[in-house]
Amino acid sequence: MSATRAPLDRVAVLIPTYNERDNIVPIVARVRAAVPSVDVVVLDDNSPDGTGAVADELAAADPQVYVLHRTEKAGLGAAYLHGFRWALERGYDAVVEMDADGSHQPEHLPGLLAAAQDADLVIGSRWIPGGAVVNWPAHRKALSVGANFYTRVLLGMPVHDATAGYRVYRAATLEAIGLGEVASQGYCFQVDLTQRTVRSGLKVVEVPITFVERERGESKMSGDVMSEALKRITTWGIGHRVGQVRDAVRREPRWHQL
Ligand SMILES: Nc1nc2c(ncn2[C@@H]2O[C@H](COP(=O)(O)OP(=O)(O)OP(=O)(O)O)[C@@H](O)[C@H]2O)c(=O)[nH]1
Ligand SMILES: [Mg+2]
Repeated sequence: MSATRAPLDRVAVLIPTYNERDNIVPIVARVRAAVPSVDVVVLDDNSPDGTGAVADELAAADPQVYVLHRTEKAGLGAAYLHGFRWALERGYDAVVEMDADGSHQPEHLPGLLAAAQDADLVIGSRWIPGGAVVNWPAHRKALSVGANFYTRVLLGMPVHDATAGYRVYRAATLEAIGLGEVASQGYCFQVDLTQRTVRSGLKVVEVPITFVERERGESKMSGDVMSEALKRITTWGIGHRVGQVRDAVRREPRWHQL
């Protein structure tokens, strides 16, 4: 990709929701206030608590708010892939990934978008200097730090918060990284897309954020989400390391010629 990147005139902020009835109104209002030019797209998996209907009311009142109604809970990754396709078809220059529960503060958005002027992927990072987490119990912090350490060591990526979910992807990045092959559903969706971006030779920039634990509603984090992440990251890691060994062996004949 060229050093001079296209300006980000049209940005879609994608917010996946499953039972976020009490969070959706304030989060959309905060996004619209923080960066009035962006469009907001709620990706609702037919939430039983009626989040989709509340989002429809927001969309009816604001032409910059859209709602994609999906039929059933199919995981964060599937919802984002749907949102990416929707945004690419409509010619957006970039998409933002943001949780509905207030953990990803919309007030950081101007800084993340500014960084995207000179990056293909921007990650709002908790685990670089200046980054922080508010209200997390020790076990949750240990889980995130541990998952990121494991990912870094195994996949050999120069990224400190590969599991982070507050991101800006340029449209050109989404087009370059082979979204059609992505099978990850839960948390590891973020790691999957990070490694695809890094391996495509694209520029990833981390910007420190303060992540605030959700105050309202229930977490969808589950044992299944964690075991999917562990299994997939381990498989990718082994594949990556085997590939490195294979490359080294292939280079060997040349050493003999010296
Ligand atoms: N559309 C859709 N959204 C989902 C799904 N699972 C989670 N989400 C949303 O994805 C975002 C992140 O999920 P959270 O439950 O906050 O996960 P988490 O941040 O790991 O958990 P907490 O730390 O407890 O908040 C929220 O906006 C959820 O509503 C899903 O299957 N489909
Ligand atoms: Mg959350």
